[in-house]
Amino acid sequence: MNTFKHAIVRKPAKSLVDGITTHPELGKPDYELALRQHEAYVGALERCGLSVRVLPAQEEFPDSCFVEDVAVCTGRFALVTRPGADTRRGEIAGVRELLAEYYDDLEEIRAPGTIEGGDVMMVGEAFYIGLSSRTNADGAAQFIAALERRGYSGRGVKMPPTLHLKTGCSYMEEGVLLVDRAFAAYPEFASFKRVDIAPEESYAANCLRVNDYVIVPAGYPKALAAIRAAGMRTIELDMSEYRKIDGGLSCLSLRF
Ligand code: CIR
Repeated sequence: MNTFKHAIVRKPAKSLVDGITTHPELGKPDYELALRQHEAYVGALERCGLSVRVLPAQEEFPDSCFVEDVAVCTGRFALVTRPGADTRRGEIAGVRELLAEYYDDLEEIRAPGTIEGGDVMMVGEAFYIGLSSRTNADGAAQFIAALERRGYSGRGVKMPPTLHLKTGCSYMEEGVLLVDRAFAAYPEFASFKRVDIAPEESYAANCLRVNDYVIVPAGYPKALAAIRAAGMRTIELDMSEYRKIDGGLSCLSLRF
C-alpha cells in the first residue's frame, strides 16, 4: 500500500469564483466558505499523518488551488505536467523548483503533450491515465515512457465525457476501486473489488485514500456506507464550494 508523508496544497485565490465549471447551475463558490473548507481539508490531511505545505494563493489563476493537476508525485520521481486547459497552463511556473526540494529525479511534459494530474490514478506500480479533454495521447505517451524508465507501468484509458479520470473512479488501496456508472463496464477495471457509486452520488466517486483513512465528501450516504462496509475508516468533509467548479477531494493536494 502507498503510504504518504507529505502533502502540498495551495490556498484558494479570491478569483476562485471564476474557476472553470461545467455546472454553472450550482452557482458561484462563496470564497469565505471555500477558505474554511480548505482549512478543514488541511486539518484532515494532518489527521492522516501528513505534513502539509500550504502555498500562497495565486490570484491570476482561478483554478490554482487544484494543485493535483500541475504535477504527479510517485515514489520514484515527480512529473511537472502541462495542463490542457489554456487558462491553467501558467500554474506550472515554479513547480519544478518546488518539487526539487523533495525529489532528485524530475521529469516534465513537453509540447504538444498535455496532462493534468486529475487524470492519473496510481495503483501500486501501475498508473492509469485518462485520455480526457485535458490529457492528450502525446502527453500520456511521454508520461508512460518516463514511468517505464523507472520500472513502473502506465496505460491510457479512453474516457467518457467526464472531466478527469479521477472524477469518475478512485483507488482506495487494498484492491478496492470506487467507480462511477460511466466507467462501470470498463474492462480495465474488471479485476478490482469494485464499489459502484450510485448515479445520484456520482460526485463521491472522487474520494481520497490517505494512509489509514478514506476522506469522503459529506452528503453522500450510500458511498460512505459502502466504503465503511469495505472496512475503511472515513473522514467526511464538506466540499460544496469546490464542487461548484468541478473540484473534488483529490484535486486539492499532491500527496507523496
Ligand atoms: C478545472 O476545470 O480545471 C477546475 N475547475 C477543476 C479541476 C479539478 N481537478 C481535478 O479533478 N484534479
